[in-house]
Amino acid sequence: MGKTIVQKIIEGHLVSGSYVAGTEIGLKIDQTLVQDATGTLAYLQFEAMKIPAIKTELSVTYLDHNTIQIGFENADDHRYLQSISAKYGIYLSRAGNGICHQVHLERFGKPGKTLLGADSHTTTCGALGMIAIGAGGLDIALAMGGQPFYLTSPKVIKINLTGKLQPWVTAKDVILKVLEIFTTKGNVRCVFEYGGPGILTLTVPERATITNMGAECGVTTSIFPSDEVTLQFLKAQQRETDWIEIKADPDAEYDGVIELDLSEIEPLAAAPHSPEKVRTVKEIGKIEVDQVCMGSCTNSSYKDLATAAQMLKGPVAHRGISFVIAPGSKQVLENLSRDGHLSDLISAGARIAECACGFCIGNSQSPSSGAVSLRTSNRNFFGRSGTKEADIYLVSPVTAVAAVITGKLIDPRDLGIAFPEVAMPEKFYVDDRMIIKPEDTECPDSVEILRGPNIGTPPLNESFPENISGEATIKVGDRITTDHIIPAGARMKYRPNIPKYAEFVFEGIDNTFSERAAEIRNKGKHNIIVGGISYGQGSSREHAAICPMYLGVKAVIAKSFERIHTDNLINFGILPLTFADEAVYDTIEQGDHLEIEKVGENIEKNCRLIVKNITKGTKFNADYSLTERQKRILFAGGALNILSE
Ligand code: MIC
Ligand code: SF4
Repeated sequence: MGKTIVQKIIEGHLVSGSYVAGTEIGLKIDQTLVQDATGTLAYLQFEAMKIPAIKTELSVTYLDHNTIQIGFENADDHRYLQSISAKYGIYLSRAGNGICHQVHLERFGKPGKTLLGADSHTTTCGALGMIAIGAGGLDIALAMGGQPFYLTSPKVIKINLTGKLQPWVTAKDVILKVLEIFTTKGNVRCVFEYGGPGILTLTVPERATITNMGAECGVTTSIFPSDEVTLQFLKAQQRETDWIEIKADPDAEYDGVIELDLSEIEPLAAAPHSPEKVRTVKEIGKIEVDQVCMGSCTNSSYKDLATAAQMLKGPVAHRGISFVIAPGSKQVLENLSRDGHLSDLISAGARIAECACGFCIGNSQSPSSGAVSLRTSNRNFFGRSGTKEADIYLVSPVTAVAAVITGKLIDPRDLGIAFPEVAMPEKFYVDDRMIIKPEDTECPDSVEILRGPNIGTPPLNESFPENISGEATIKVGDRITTDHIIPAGARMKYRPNIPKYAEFVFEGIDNTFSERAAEIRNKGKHNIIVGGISYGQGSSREHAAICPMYLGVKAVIAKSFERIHTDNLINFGILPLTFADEAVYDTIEQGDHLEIEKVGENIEKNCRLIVKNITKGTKFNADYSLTERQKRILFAGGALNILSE
């Protein structure tokens, strides 16, 4: 039987187990990346491992999320990350050089390799034919120390692309269509593998828009073959020597196949407040728009912004619109500038923000109260923009520009102008001087690691209690994202200071949670979170586990969980449990006293756990899925406890 691309790369990197869907395997990791919001904690944990040098082929630190620098905290983090990178032989992409996923795609990603990144959109590099997975910072630290990354062998779903996109329909509409089909839940432990004749019509940055937002479906990753299109992109990046061909065998077998005719896709938008609320732009209707933000790791490539510039030759942004552009990288910005596109954007009134995450993570450009904001980014979770009362729609760059011109959400085909075909440059202007390479540091051993007052040692947990006895401290609904659990935006500067950051757990849902949980913990009792479907959607931030851990949370009982968050919970000694009967969810109330006895003993014997609801005088069954390795981590109170032994 022939092999899928996923199978080929995974089998070439297997350290333990064998590739049988549903079983745990250990993968050798070739490359890692962290960014400045996840990197500090990841590297503090790496330091705790006391390993003299990194063991990966390449590790990169990106300064891209926390570039607002109000207060000393972000700048201190940058200094810490720069010094520790120099000491351990890690590349450092300086602030201003761009968003991690865009820069990694341009300068470092390699077909056939594995990449593990402390950011959920690490999947972007799947566009180059590599297995690129997002994970919590601790897993990245372990991979840097040469340990395998453990995951459940994924099922592979083939998305067979045929036809060609119509003018005004873009890669963003393709991934929105995929989201409409698969939604944001129920795709855990799957990989999307793209194939079919339609892929040849998509450039690597277009493929990257698609692999980027696969993260919103909750898949482990998404991947395209490495073919002549990939070679062309790597040539344009002056690194064709990194190319190898990787294709699925013609008789490869998939766990599922869906057909998608590119020529039938229409301009789409994800309506508030979830990337899965996909409708055609026409269906939503011509609503008034207040803000348009172009950029993020999803749609900030040269072609996206050069196309926008072509459309904006002449018009100025509608007076009702605040129009912001954050180019994905310095390379994008510099090429736009050299080709004259930047001046067209400036003439049109674009507010050029720095090459960073910026508006996407809500640390700038929060819309006005009640505003409609169109964004080319990947997440429109409630409150993420920094304005709870705003409605965020996710759209393609050309739909975004149509609103810049008209002041309304309109199907760009209704603009009545010719579609500006922008060709990809045969060669990008490339200048890597904003990347500090390991060889730029003369004597790594003598580099002093520089810390600041906000950078604390990550707290250790107690070992897992034999009996859990405490409160359902909070009951939340379906699709709770890590943005709900621990907000980013203006709060992100507390990332390396867990006691401080923990004050904001569930801030957007119930700002009394943190205080109440700390009180329960201080009485020697435990906190339990009760959740609905798809708990822990979104980011890879392990703070959504370590901060609850710090507050004494011992278990989350939910209808279902997302992958990265489940791993993070276990890594920090919190037990993820699912209801054996989902209807029980309705019987639990916030504040109910819950008890689970003999947790360790029952888990060792792989027996179901019985949860007693003392307040209601009822009992129910709870399930878990833990490998022997995960049980060891959980019983120790988390992986950090094991590492620090
Ligand atoms: C995000 O888009 O939510 C982030 C900010 O990039 C996160 C990482 C983080 O929380 O630092 C992600 O996607 O993993
Ligand atoms: Fe940055 Fe937004 Fe991409 Fe996250 S999704 S890496 S915040 S641009």
